[in-house]
Amino acid sequence: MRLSKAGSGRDAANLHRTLTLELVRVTERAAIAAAEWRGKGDEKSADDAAVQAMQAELMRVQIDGRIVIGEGEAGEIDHLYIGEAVGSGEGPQVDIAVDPLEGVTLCAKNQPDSIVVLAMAERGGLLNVARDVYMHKIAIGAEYARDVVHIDQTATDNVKSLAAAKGVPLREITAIVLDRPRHAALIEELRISGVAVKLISDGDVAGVIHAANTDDTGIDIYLGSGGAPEGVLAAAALRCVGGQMQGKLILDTQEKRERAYRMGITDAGRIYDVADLASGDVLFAATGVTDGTLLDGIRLRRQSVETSTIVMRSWSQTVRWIKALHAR
Ligand code: VTB
Repeated sequence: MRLSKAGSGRDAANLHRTLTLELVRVTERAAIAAAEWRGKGDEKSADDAAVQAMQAELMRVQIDGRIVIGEGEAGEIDHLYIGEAVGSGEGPQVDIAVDPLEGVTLCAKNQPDSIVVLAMAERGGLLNVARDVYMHKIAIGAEYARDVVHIDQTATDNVKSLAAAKGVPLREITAIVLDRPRHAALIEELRISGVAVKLISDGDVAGVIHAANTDDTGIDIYLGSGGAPEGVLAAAALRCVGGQMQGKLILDTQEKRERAYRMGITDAGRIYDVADLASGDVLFAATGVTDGTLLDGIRLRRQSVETSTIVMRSWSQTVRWIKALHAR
C-alpha cells in the first residue's frame, strides 16, 4: 500500500478527496447567509446566520464528523458546539474546526477580509482549543531554515534574523500584526527596529496565510497574539500551502488551564508547530464574505449570487480557487 505524505493509507486519502468539494458547499452557504448582514451593524445576526447555514450544510456531508473547535461549549449554544456530531454519520471519522464568520465586526461594518473558514482532519488531527483561549503566534514562509525565527525570541531578534536570511535590509521587511492595545509594545519595538508594520483590525487566519505567501502579499512575518482557534485554522491552511508557524497557548487563568487539561493539553507552556496544531490529511476551505486580500466577497447579481472560495488539501498540496454562480 502506498503511504501518503501524511502517513495515512490511500483509501483514507481517496475518501477525503471527494470531500473537498463538499466543504466548498459548506463555506459557500455560510458566506451567502452572512453576506445578507454586511454593513448592517449587527454582529450577532451576521454570526448566527453563518452558524446556522454552516451547520445545516455540514449535516448533509457524508462524514462521521465531530466539531472540535466550535462556537462554544455544549449547553451554551445550539449549533456548532464543541463535541457536536455533524455529517450524515456515514463516512470517514473526521474532526472539524470552524470559524463560521471570521471577522464578524468586519462583516457588520462591511470592511475587507471577512471570511468563512473550516478545516477538517482525520480524527485527532486538530488541537482542541476553546474559543476564548488566546495564542502567541509567529509565522513566516516555508522557504526559510527552521531556526530563523523562534517564538521565545524578541521581535527585534526575529526580524533581524529574518532580514539576514532573506538578504534584505530591515526596512524592507513587513510584519503583520493585529491592531490591539495589547500589542502597543510589540508595534513600538518593530517600528524602532525599522521594519514596516501592517496593522489589521481583525482576521488573523488570513494574516498568517499572508505571511507565508510573501511573494504575493509583500508580508514577511506574522507576530503577536490572537485567538487560539484561529491559530489552529491557520495551521491547517499552512499544512496545505506550506509555511512555518509556532504557537503558544495563553492559559492565564486557573480555569483556562483546567479546561485545557480536560481537552487534552497537559503541558501549558508547550510550543506547537504547524504539524502539532494540524496533523494527518487536512482539508481547509474559506469563502469570502466581504472583498478582501485573500478572497473576493459575495457578489449579488440580478439572477445569481457569486462566491469565491479557496479550498486546499495537505495530502496532495492542491490549492483551488473556486468561483461559483448560485441561482437566486
Ligand atoms: C483574532 C482574529 C479574529 O479576534 O483571532 C482576534 O482572527 C483575537 O483578538 O478575527 P481579540 O480578541 O483581541 O479581538 C478576531 O479579531 C475576532 O474574532
